[in-house]
Amino acid sequence: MKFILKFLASLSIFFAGCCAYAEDSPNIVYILVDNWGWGDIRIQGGSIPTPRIDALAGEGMRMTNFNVENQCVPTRSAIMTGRLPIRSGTHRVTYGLPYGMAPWEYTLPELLSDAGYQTALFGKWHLGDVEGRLPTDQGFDQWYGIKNTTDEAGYSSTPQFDPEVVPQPYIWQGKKGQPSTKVKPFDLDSRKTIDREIVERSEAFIGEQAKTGSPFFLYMALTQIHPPLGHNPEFDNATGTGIYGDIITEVDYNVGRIVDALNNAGIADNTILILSGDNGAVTEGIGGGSNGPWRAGFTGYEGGLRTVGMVRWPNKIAAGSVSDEIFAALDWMPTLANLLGEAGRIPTDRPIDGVDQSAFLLGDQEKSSREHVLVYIGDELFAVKWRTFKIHLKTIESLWAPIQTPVFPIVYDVRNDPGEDNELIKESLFAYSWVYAAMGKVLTEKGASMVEYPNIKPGQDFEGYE
Ligand SMILES: [Ca+2]
Ligand SMILES: [Ca+2]
Repeated sequence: MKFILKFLASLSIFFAGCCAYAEDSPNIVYILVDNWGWGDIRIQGGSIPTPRIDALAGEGMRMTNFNVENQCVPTRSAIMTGRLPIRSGTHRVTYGLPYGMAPWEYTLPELLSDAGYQTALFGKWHLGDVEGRLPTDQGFDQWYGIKNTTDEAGYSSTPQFDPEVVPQPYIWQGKKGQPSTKVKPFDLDSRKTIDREIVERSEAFIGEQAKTGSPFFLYMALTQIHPPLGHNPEFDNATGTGIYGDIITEVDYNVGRIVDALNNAGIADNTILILSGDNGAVTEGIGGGSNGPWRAGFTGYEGGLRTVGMVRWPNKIAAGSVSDEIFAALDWMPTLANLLGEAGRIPTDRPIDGVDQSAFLLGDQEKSSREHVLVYIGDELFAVKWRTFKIHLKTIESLWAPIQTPVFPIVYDVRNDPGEDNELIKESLFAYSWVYAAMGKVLTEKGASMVEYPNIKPGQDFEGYE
C-alpha cells in the first residue's frame, strides 16, 4: 500500500512537472514558405490562383502587416528565439563561414519540448550546419531536410564545382541524441521533389501524433519558392504562365495537404496553424514574384519586410479576420508560450525582442502590442518602422544595388503611401521631423540593451551573460 501511494505521488509529480497543460495543449504547425512575396497569393492580388491558401486565410486571421527579417537566416532565428538576429549573430546568410545559433540560445522547440511537446522539423533549417547546431541540437526530436541554403542544390550543376573544396550538399535526417546522417545528394533533381518529401513526412507525423494524443510542434519549412527554381513534375505547365506559376500552384497544393491531414486526423480544432513567408519575393530575373503594392523585395522598403502571414485556431482566433496591425516574426515565440500558459519558460537572462501578441490574436485587445520594427540588412540598421511611418537611415534599391546614406533620414507614411515615394521631410520642410524623435526613443532603448548584453558574433561559442 505504502509503495502504491508512493508510486501515485510520484506520478502526480511527474504530471504536474511535465505536462500540466497537456490535456488542453493545442498542437502547433508552422508552415514557412521561402522567398514568398506579399502579393504571391490570390487573396492579396496575386495573378496565380491559390484557392487552398485563400480558404485557410478565411478560417483565421490574415495579417496584412506581418513583418519578417531581410533574409532566410535571420527570419528563421527570429522565429526560433524571439530575439533580434543581430543579437544572436544570425543576421545574414553566409557561405562556408561558421554561423548559426549558439547552443545557448533557447529555442521555441526547446521551450515546447520542456512543456511536453513532441517536435519535428521537416525542410530547411539554415541555422547552423555543424554538430551541436543542428535542429536536433536545438529542441527538435527529429528532422529531415537541408542544413543550409537551397542555393546549394545548384552547386553540382556548375562545371567547375569541386567537391574537394566544398563537399557535395546532401539532404539529411536525424533524431535527437544521434548524429544526423546523409540521405541523398541535394542537387537540381532532388530539389524538384524535396518539398513533396517534406509534406509526406509532415502528414505521417501528424497522423502518428494524433493517435498518441500528445501535443506536438511541427515546423514545416518548404524550400519553395527559393532558387534554383524547379518543382515537382506533376506541376509542369500547371497554369500555362511559366515556372513561377507552376511553383505557386505546388505551394498551394502542399499547404492544402497539411490542412487536409489535420482535418483527417480530427485535430484541426486543437491546432494553431501558422503560415508565413520568410522574406519578400525575388522579382528580378526569375519571371515572377510579387510583393504586392510594396516597394522592392530584399531591401529596407516594405517589400523586403512585409510578407504573407496568417494564423488559424478555430473558436479562439476570429475566422475571417483581417488585421493591418504590426506583427513580427519575432513575436511568435513569446506569443505561443503565452497562448499555451507556458510564459514562465521564456528566458529572463537575455533580451527577448518579440512581444506577447496573445491578447491581440484572441481578440481581447484591438491593437497589436507592437509599435515598431527594426529593419536590419546584415548587421546594418537600414530603417525603423514606427506606427504608420517608415524612417530610412540607409537605402538600397535591390539586392545588387549600392547602399546610399541620406544626410537626413527619409520618412514615408507607408499606410497612405505603400510605394514609399512621397518623402515627408522634404515635402513638409521638416514639419515631420518629430518622427525622428520617436525613432530615437526606440533606438536609445535598444542601444542601451545591446551595451548591457553585447551581441553574439556569427559562429561564436557563446555560453551566457555574466
Ligand atoms: Ca528566404
Ligand atoms: Ca539551445
